[in-house]
Amino acid sequence: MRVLHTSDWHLGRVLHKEPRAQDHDEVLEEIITIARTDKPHLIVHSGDLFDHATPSHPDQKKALLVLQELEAVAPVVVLRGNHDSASLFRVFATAAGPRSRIHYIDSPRDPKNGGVLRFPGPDDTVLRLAVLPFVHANRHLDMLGDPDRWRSAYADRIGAMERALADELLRDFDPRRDIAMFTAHLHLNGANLSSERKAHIADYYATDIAQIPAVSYAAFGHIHKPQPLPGKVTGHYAGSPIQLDFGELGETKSVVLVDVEPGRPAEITLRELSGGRRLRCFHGTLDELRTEAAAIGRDLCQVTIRTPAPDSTLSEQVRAIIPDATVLQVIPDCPGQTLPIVTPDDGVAGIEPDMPELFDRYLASDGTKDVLAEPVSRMFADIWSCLEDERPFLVPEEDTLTQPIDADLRRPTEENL
Ligand SMILES: [Mn+2]
Repeated sequence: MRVLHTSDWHLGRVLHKEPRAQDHDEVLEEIITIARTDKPHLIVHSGDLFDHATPSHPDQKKALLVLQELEAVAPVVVLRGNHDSASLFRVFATAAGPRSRIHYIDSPRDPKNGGVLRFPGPDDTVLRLAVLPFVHANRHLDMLGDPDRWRSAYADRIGAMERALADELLRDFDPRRDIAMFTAHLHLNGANLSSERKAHIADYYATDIAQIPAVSYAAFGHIHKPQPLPGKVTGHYAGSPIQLDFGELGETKSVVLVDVEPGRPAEITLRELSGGRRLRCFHGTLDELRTEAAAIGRDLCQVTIRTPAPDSTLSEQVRAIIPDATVLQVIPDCPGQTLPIVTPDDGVAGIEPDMPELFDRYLASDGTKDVLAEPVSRMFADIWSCLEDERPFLVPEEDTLTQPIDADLRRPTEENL
């Protein structure tokens, strides 16, 4: 039997205000073509169909149309990921009706009552698929108390679910005709995260690889970097089909084709995906950007430009050099736009830094937009001292503006007469 495994589409994702709809359209078309060409007997989506619990109607429509295209090839199982809404999955299941070949798994199921699905294949083979969608810790556990105990309680709870599913999966198992598979939307200890900033949260949801059922293939979702599972069980994180955020820079995306016969190890083939724009971080001078412009093409870019002096036209220049690219952000890298780092312990211990000093620390870390930091720092200190002494603050630039206006008003014109 052949299984196509995909995951983590995150329909509706927006990156720095840039919707990813066109990227999804391209890559989903590619996945449909792979399904039609490779003709799997079952298609598994291991969760995070959507990016958030209330996807737009166009995104819901897109999901339904693509799933229907896949259903025309083979039965489809869709797990709820942590980004998906269980109630929306129930609406989809109701709309699909009892004869649909799309199985929406909105919540963990009793192993004896829908937790293990059976799909007949060629030559009397039967594929048994145990399903475990994302389990929110707060739904099932007391989250108060020691975080370490909280984590291990979560992992224990998932482990118990997995053992119960394994028992049902292997009940009356006939190795001459039965094939066992498992699909879950979970973070496994030892997997490589795409984005380091997620690591802290993910730690609390980490579950134990040793607890997952011994199956021919385990189809995992949740982690966006495509990779084989850690440990001994044959399985993969299919990963997201497009680079969803800058934590996924440089990753080649794919879907997984699994060929498996009863009593034999599964053969795994990755089908690389090329649809959708790739992400790119550029850091260099405007000249270096010109040199790289052709290679950047239509990538989604975060651009950092080294300039000797502040330049308020930086954004326009960048966009003119790479007109086909989508520029998400232009960050100036100009030494004059930040203050040198203030050492935090150069004050007297126990004395709070005053406001100008706090502002200088801000300028040291965040810098200014388009102007030199030094005069901004001086002006802030001046304003602050005027406030403290209850003196009016005179902005020098105010004169340069008011003088010509006054002169203009005094000049006799037709309207004034
Ligand atoms: Mn995801």
